[in-house]
Amino acid sequence: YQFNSIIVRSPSRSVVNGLRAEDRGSPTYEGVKAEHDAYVEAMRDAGVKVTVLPALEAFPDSIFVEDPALVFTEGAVLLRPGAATRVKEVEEIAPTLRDMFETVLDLPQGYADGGDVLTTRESVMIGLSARTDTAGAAALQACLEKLGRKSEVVATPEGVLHFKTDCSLLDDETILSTDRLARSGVFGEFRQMIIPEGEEPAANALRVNDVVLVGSDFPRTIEMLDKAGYRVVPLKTTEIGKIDAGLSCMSLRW
Ligand code: CIR
Repeated sequence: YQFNSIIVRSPSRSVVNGLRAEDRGSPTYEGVKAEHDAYVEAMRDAGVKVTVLPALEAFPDSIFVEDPALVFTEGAVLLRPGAATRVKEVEEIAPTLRDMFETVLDLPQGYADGGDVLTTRESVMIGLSARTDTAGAAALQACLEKLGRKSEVVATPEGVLHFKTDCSLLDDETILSTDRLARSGVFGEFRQMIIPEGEEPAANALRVNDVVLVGSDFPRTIEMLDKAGYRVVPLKTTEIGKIDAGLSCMSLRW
């Protein structure tokens, strides 16, 4: 969770057509733009250098740069997104990653979304989901091995978009998780902080250096983290939440 740099992509006007599992109304472009701007500012305040890529009208979900690639200080992996409309986002982000990283690996087969990948100090957890299949997860494990990273393949609860929709890393020993994911036992020895019932989308929080970015619509989660001594920065995620996104989705971090 210590990062020097991130990549983000400005939202396109087409973001109003972003994918969603269930229609709770479309986000507005202006609303998403405002949430994105505040996110970028919070990242700069947290001490990271931000590279902002231009909006891509042809790809409504391309603001969610976390999904088509994976980055580490050791190198990057170009993934194969599991949603048909998102596959070509990889070609769009590839040149930037090739410029910035000496080692850029390609996922050779299967499907894997970055939203299914939780990087901890000891290991990289890859959640199987509707977007990440066993072939993609196995291929990703081979790429991670080349980068010197240990990994493990785990399950994502039924009906949850991505593994990280339901969890985030708070520090080297602690995971913030929904109850449904924690109950599956995937987090073994980690200290686990459980999201208060009814605030499940708050699980996609993001620890960046000294602060934890948390959706401002989730006061009980904010209070819990605050009491536990974390420096919480609440950020509005109401609009991106309508297209199943949270705070990790909008950046690649290393
Ligand atoms: C999608 O369904 O792909 C987007 N509407 C949301 C992606 C969220 N990304 C993430 O959790 N990493």
